[in-house]
Amino acid sequence: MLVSFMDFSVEYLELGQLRQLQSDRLTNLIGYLGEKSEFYKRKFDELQISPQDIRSVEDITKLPITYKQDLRDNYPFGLFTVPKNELQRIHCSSGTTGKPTVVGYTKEDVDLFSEVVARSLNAAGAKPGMQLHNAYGYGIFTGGLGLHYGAEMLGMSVLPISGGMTVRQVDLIMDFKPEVICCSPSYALTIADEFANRGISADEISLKYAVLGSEPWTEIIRGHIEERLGVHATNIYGLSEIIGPGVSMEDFEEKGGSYIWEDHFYPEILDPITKQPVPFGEEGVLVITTLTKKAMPLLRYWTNDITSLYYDENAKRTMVKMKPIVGRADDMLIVRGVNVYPSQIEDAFSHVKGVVPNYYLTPIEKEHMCVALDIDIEIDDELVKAQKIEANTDDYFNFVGSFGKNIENEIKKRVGVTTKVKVHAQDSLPKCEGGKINRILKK
Ligand code: DLL
Repeated sequence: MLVSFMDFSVEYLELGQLRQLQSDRLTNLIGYLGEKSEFYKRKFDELQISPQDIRSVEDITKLPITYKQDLRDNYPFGLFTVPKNELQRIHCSSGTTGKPTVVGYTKEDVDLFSEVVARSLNAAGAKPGMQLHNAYGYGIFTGGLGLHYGAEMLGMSVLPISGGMTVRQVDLIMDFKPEVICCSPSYALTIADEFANRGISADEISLKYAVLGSEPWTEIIRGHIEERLGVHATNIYGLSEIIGPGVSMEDFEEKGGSYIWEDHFYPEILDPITKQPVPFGEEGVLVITTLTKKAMPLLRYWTNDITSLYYDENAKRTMVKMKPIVGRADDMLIVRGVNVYPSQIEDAFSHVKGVVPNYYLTPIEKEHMCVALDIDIEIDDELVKAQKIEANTDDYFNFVGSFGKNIENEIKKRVGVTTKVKVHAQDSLPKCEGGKINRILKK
């Protein structure tokens, strides 16, 4: 049997030692930025901070918050703390409008990136000698290359297939028999659909572990993927500004929340309005300080992602966990004054049997105010067949009509907003073709 040469002991560090390590790294970082970063030197001057003010992670709230706008204002390389000839790689965020945000990596940064991804794959159940079917996009997006290098560091072999061309993905999974797949959760569903269309059942598929992230997803999606692909599906989180995938990761035997690799990424949860820390365990915006990066370290980076931190008493490791991301602060819809994230709607679907979680939300506006949501969603074919009713007959329309009403009631009860649900046959709405899916449509 192949044995990993990687040392994962830091994941089990006693809490006092972990805090000491973080504090040492933070104080080093402040010295480094004070010397190398024009941007942070200016910020420290404005706030009249000197390196002596930061003695431990307890002092972190004295430091400035960094926003995406700061990266945009300093486009492309203004936040880099090494000259261009010391870079090994450049990535960008996947934003589709405006200038991308640019991230540079030294060789040490690429090694760090690979290390946290290798840790994440290990937590997901992957082992040296296993094969990874890497269906994350390769390119300036951090998903493809990030998972690739991490898997190689762990001692896996990688098929760098990238996203898209689902028919070929399924052919190669059947022929090469990988144990591990990674892609966005919505793309994993598309791949599962292709298997189902070919009549291939979960026990005929070699995959055992699916490492899924880059977009919010909930338990209903996990359930579908695990059942249909026959895998343990776990959540990998990250963002290019911080490093890419591998900021936090679920353990395949624990699930429910993800360890933050906090020896490298120090997390805080701040109130979205006051920008002050919320009490431990409460929801707010995740803010991260990169403790060890060289080419573009960031202090208190405002991720805009909403979550909360917790310690799980059954956890194997000592590091703090985060709950699944509820959504980006930007994706919050306000429906007649009620704040709603798409993930809350998705959660409500899990209470109606027969929902296929391929759905789209369209906000309905009146006088510039969102008053309701139109929801397009699919119904499981098996459920329709079990009714022994013909498609497009009155009985069929009555059945899907009451199915839609059930969903509307469930959402009203659980989320408190009014929706109009339109039910579609399975496989009839557009699917994820690879990459991230946008579930909110504009009228
Ligand atoms: O999406 C990095 C990544 C690649 C993560 C592959 C996981 C797997 P960006 O393109 O910069 O980087 O987008 C980062 O995506 O701020 C979140 O809003 C969202 N996001 C990423 N992972 C998750 C997740 C990559 N597991 C932005 N759950 C982040 C929810 C996620 N949202």
